[in-house]
Amino acid sequence: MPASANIKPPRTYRIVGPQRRIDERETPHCRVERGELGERLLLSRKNRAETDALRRTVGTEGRELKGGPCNSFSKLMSQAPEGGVHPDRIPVSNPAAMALKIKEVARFFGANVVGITRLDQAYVYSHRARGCSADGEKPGDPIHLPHRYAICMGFDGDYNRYMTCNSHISDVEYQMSKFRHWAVTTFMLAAYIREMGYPARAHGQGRTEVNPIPLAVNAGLGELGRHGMLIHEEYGSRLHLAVVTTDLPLTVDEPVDMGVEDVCKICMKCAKTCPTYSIPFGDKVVVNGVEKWAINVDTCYKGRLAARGQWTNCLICTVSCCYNKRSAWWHTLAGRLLKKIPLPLRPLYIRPLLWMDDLIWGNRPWRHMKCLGYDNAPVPVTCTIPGCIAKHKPPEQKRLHKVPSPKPRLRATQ
Ligand code: B12
Ligand code: SF4
Ligand code: SF4
Repeated sequence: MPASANIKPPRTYRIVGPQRRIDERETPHCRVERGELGERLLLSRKNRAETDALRRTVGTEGRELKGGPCNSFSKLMSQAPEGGVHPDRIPVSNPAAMALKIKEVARFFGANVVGITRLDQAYVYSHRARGCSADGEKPGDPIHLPHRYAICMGFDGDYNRYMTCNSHISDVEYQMSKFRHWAVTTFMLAAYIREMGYPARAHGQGRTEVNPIPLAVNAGLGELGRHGMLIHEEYGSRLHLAVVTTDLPLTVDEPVDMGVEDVCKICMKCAKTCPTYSIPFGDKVVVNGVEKWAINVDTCYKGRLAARGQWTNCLICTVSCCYNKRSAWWHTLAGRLLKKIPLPLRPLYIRPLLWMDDLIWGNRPWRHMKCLGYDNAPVPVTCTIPGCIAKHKPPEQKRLHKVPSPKPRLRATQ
């Protein structure tokens, strides 16, 4: 019986067929590194932060660092060997109390939000793409992760800096929001559990054996949005996710309904603002046995070719989403009320809220900022394609995509 059979079915996805475990080598970064999405994307991934020392320091795996891979925190974390398990196991008579304690400790170590679910093997990669050589792991090794529980954690990024996207400011904020808490917290939480005498593994930067989004949805951290990411009630999708898997006895959380299903059906703001048309306006599709909204990964990735050294991570769908705004009482209240409204009445409540979101934050939230020596003021885009006469605009000045009108009905033939 799959682990997910015991939990309340979430609304933003449905299991409709068998799920195959994904080989990490099939995932997009590995495909790009093998050149499967083209030579230009391969080169841009290799040299993405070449000209900027700060960007190189906060967000690369060492390849571009002229001072060597030891200047990359990310590289060092991914190669840190896993610690041993304390031989004397502390007895756990009350898994509910232990779950509360683990959540408190995770927050103390730096997590903004924490939830626990059973580790569904469907979301454990089948083979690894990289590996920690100190632990004897090699690319291509099968992954065996028999742990019973997944402790899922979210770490927020600063909305104001995200709003400068796409820029060096949003890039460094995106990378640092990961390291500021994520690397330290997952490492320390796993170490703490091992010191209590139970096996535990940290899945974070450069070294993960699980897909964090479905686990976090099942752990009740939020729901899956149209843009393909987990949306949390307070932080939206400006949350980085990390997981610690373990056998420490814990009680699990249930998936939540915070109305994302109802909001995403009407809103479509991410689909309208996505510069590469990668987010669907249409219905959910079935991918690997799961009915869900799915983005076009290849076009989203190739959008990075438009960066021309000015940024490396696109965050437009993240900042556009109405759930992602700065924490404020009216935002919290609107979200809480939505959960209380019966399903058929929700659209009546959602439409005016979306109208207000557009009015206050704009159709495509963007902010000019000077920070850390960067200035994200729009610059004229210079195209390097010989003979191109198109008028290129920075993404923040581009017009929104229109919601496609439904297909015209065929007239009945007599
Ligand atoms: C490769 C990768 C990318 C690629 C491809 C994205 C993709 N959709 O696969 C590119 C470069 C395009 C990308 C872009 C971004 N990414 Co990215 N990315 C990853 C990475 C490392 C692997 C994803 C993967 O394995 N994809 C292959 C298959 C599994 O993809 P898929 O079938 O389309 O399924 C996707 C979802 O439907 C969901 N999913 C898969 N199976 C199931 C099953 C169920 C039941 C459910 C509910 C969901 C679900 O997970 C997949 C990832 O989105 C993950 C971290 C990780 N280990 O998972 C981060 C991750 C998904 N990215 C993240 C972020 C923030 C971004 C960006 C905003 C910024 C950026 N890095 O440029 C954009 C947003 C694009 C978008 N709208 O999704 C976060 C999302 C956090 C969140 N709140 O959900 C993650 C989880 C990193 C992290 N640890 O926090 N990313
Ligand atoms: S990250 Fe950018 S290109 Fe990718 S889906 Fe989001 S808005 Fe579109
Ligand atoms: S922008 Fe709107 S449609 Fe897109 S994920 Fe957020 S709520 Fe859903």
